[in-house]
Amino acid sequence: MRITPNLLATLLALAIAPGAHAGEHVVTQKNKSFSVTRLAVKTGDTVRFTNDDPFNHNIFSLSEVKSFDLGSYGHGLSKTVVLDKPGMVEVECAVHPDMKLMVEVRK
Ligand SMILES: [Cu+2]
Repeated sequence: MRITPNLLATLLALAIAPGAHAGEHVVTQKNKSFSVTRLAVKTGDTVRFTNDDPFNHNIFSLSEVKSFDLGSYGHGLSKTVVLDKPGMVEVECAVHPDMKLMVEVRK
């Protein structure tokens, strides 16, 4: 493989990237649904789940990539999850079975 300036720039960007820009993504719960149904994040990013409904939600995932259970919490409160491995994470609500969110955790 020839090392072109473009390739070099790409390799440098990849080398610097991990952890350098861990971001936070806010997903609100309102009217028994997530504010987005699909979300793409980078490995190491945080998703903050904010409850904007006047009743409780219980956000969880049984996905292999990231399984978690944020427990039941009410209006105005939020909890966070760090997505530390790449892959697909299906997020659901234990109180409202119709609530679904697919998070793609990119490398
Ligand atoms: Cu819910």
